[in-house]
Amino acid sequence: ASSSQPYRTGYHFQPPKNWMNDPNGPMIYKGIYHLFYQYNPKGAVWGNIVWAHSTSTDLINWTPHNHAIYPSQPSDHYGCWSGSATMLPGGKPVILYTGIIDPKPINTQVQNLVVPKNLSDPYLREWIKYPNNPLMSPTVENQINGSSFRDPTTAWLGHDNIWRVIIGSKIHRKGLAILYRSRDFKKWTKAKHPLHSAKNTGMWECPDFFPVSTTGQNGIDTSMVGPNVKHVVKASLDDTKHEYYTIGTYNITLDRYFADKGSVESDLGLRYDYGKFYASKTFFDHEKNRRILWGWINESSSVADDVKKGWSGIQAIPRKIWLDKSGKQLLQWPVVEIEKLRGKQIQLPSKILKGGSVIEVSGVTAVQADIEISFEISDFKKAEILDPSWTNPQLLCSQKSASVKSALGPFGLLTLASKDLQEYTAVFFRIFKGQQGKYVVLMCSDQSRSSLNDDNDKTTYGAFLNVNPLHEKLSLRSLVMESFGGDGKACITARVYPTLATGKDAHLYAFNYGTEKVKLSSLSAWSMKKAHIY
Ligand code: DQQ
Repeated sequence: ASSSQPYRTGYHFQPPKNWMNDPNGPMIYKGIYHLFYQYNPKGAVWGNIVWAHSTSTDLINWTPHNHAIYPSQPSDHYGCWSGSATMLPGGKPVILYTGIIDPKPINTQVQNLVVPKNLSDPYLREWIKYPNNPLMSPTVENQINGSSFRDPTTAWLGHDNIWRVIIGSKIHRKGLAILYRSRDFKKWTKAKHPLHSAKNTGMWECPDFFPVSTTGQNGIDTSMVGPNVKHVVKASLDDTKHEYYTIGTYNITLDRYFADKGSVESDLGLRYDYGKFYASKTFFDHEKNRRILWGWINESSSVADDVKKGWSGIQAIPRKIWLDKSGKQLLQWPVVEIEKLRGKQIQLPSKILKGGSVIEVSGVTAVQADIEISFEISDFKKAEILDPSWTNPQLLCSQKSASVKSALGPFGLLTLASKDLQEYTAVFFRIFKGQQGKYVVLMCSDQSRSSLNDDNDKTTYGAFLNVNPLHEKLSLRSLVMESFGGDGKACITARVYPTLATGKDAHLYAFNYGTEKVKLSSLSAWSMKKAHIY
């Protein structure tokens, strides 16, 4: 981060300038990772959308290419919106994306196909539009609402040799994943039933549907079904700009997905990330047998500030994603390649943090660090009782911000902190006594004191962490602004814009503001090198 551009990050994917939103069509082809993304070539606000394109051998360092998909047909004249890549048999990639065919009054949406011009080019630099686009259109007969019909997923192949794909939509307030089928990837027919839907969720943007293994961390191909496989449906809800997922069963006879009991899309549903993370998409990395999640982190700054700085939006560090042993939630972890950027390491020996203590972690570049910390609690007697009405973790974190003392917590990290703590972002835990002798762990990312500039959105985020502190350490990994609690059980991403805590003036602290002691069992922090992004 240079002094004139203190808010550009060192290793997140971002173009040199202008607006970026959704990650599109991620894939690996001939050993090269591809990332396309929604991009405005003309400015730092959303508009004029094309698919920009970069490639990488390690998901960290990137080479830009010419725009891959841009308006050039009646079927995408007013914009090339989000979509996904699919590998056809023989490893041939194709892309389905949404085209805008008229801007007014409703941005009418259709689905289009592009194929690589030259399959021997591992960079897939040129794409050819199928001349008979669009392949799927809203009509009176199919009752699809043309302003709510977008973001095709990666397609999957059934045992009947028929391809399936879902498109995000809604009917009134019901969000849905419309299902289409095709034998040749060109002629698509809408199925009678959506793959999945949920009442009162509004428009489903950027849906995702993929299998996860019940037997380990390895990812599996998107078309995989079978005994050791569960399925995931994710939707990005346009109303709240939050994503929710469920884990469930894909019934291949009915061609419908059924969410397991207890996992519902709602305010209290499961999220990949309880902070800023949207329009995400996974792909199967067949070379490393993992499923990787990409997500867009939108800015918390004002539009005026984005225009002034000349850019908006970053991509989160790609994450490996897999099913937790419990089968009840997904786990995520930054791809291992990010560790190549780890430079100088600092370690603190295990020590007791008495109530009210703050210790500086010096010797690392606090603006650009990777930190792993863990805590142990031995005495739970004084834990605050969890009121049964405290069901919303985000609300609880904003009511009990980093400055509010409990017995057990808040304890955690103060990142991007100014020397005098006028500015800081606090990522921390708080432990409550719940029902039946169980303890409840709350994880918070408190941005309320992150900047003296009040033009920024400083919403505090929170999540309940499914860890039993009686038997397990409480771990936290921070990639400064992306926080992973409980080894990836809850993730919270934020964007902050300190005015004092920038560059060398940013500090990092471990703290315990609770009244009771906690043990800091380990802390490692690394200064992070810059990635080559363009
Ligand atoms: N962004 C795209 C749409 C998608 C939305 C347009 C989600 O295709 O629904 O830039 O952020």
